[in-house]
Amino acid sequence: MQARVIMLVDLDYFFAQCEERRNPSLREKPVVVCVYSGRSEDSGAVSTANYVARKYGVTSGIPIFLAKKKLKEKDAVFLPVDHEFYEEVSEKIMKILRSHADLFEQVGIDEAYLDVSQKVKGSLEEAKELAQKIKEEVKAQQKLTCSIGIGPNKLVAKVAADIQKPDGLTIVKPEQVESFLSPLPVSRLIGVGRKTKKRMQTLGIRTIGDLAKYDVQRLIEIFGKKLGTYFHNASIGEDYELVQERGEVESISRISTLKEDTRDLKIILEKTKQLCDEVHAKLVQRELGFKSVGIVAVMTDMSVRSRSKTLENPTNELEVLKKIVKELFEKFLSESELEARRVGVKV
Ligand code: TTP
Ligand code: MG
Repeated sequence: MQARVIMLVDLDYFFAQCEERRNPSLREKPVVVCVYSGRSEDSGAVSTANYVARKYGVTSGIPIFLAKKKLKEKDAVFLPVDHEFYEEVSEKIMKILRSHADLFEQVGIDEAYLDVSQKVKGSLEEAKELAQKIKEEVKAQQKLTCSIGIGPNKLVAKVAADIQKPDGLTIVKPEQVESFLSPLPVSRLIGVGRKTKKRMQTLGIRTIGDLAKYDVQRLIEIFGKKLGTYFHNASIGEDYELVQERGEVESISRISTLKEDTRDLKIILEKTKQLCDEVHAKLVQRELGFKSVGIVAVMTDMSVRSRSKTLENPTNELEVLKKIVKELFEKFLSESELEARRVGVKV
């Protein structure tokens, strides 16, 4: 069987780059795109920042006031998120990307997997040329840069795309997979967040190579069958997930800032009841049902937490929505010590 050739295309500092495109005079300055909570002038978190701002330590998720502190007297520009505009740009770019793929899968507003195995007849040389062509086309038509990773599967392509940014192109041949992955920190793998990284550190696992050497049975004992197996396979760059078009699944969500930070279930549920009503009204208006319910909470430290539950069968009942939201928050609050600042509901 011929090896697959998979690309992951990730747009560089996407929201901030869109802002630069709209106003080129921003290019040399630190640009910070913010989600303002509306509670006080500078409350909220950084959505993303351009690379000029990143040099000063401004990254996604940090509080706006902290970003302002880091960029004091640096002639920085702070802008509110303009989702509609970014969606519009994203849609046009995804169209370009799709036109170059045998199989296409968008995974976020600024990211997509392309299976190009047939297109390039399995040749990495041709894949490289195709990637350069895609970059040029995106640049010429939409004035944006992106970073591309190429590998024998989605996992390797994703890690490769993160290696060189912005405007990067990284190719990993099948025979290079292990040596490519092995020196990288485990946090480069999807699914290894802060907590898992710490847990792995206590086991003496820091790099993906450490993880590859670790006994898979032990990993399963520690992380459970599913995750343990995944971590092991990921560490050796094994991944058979197909690039597949996402169905017509979409989400409707509402989020809102609480009057004060709290972990009082009653106060939170009062707020989420309104949000459930709004989400439900939207569902009714569009004659849709839901199959999965999620909650999200932005905590006092600005970290974003989410929980979700999938139903056996789709429904459109408001009471079901409220009941699940209540359950999810009950469980969530029992697991976290922080206070919530913003809460949201999603179906
Ligand atoms: P990313 O691709 O993770 O980040 P990026 O495109 O800004 O930067 P990079 O050059 O490293 O790819 O996310 C895409 C967009 O999603 C980003 O532009 C803004 C938004 N986003 C948030 O709003 N909050 C977040 O915490 C992150 C990570 C992204
Ligand atoms: Mg990006």
